[in-house]
Amino acid sequence: MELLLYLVTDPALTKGRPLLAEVAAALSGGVTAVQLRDKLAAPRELLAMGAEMRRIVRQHQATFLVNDRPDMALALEADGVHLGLEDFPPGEARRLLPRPQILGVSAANVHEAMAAEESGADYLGVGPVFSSRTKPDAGEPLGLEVLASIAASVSIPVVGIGGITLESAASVIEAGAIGIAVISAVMGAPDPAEAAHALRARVEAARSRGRTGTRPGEA
Ligand code: TZP
Ligand code: MG
Repeated sequence: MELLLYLVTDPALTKGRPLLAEVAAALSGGVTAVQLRDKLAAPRELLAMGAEMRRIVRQHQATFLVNDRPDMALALEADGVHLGLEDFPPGEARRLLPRPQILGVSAANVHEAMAAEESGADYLGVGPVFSSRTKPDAGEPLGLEVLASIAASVSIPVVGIGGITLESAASVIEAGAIGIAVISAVMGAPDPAEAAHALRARVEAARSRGRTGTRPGEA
């Protein structure tokens, strides 16, 4: 499971370009995980799209996750599922998708984070860190301090999501996330491959600064 640069897909954001071509470009730019997220597609449509997406994601040795639906994750032989608070309860999903399948759970405070870890989550998606135009109903932005307190409260990895841009990517890692999950910063970019490449460089640089304990400007 490598969640350094995690692309969440949104069919509404491709500006008329084919979704799978956008995903392939993003993967070639350095995306390490892809989540199939389509709130509107009928199950058969999602299955057909998902099978193609899985093939492309696997070609790049990246991780393939499905949003909301453990049944779809199983049918697609995905690497795992990502669940929000209103979705399938994580404990039930864990029974359907035993390890090594990956169970990701959304959390927006320390209480939810600890409950998700307890119920078997392998990683947490924490957000919205910043305000997100892609998901305006995602709630008030948490900010970096809340992200940091959540990351410090659990021992599973945390990925930040929501309004993350090239400029803010490093701050999310510095707050304790191991990676960033983005929609518009890649899918809304004129060149998704280039956007992914630049984001990945920022995340990798921030992670290696974190490992050596140095901060920007320090020797
Ligand atoms: N969950 C919280 S914010 C969000 C989701 C799915 C949307 C993220 O999209 P963007 O464009 O990276 O803000
Ligand atoms: Mg959901």
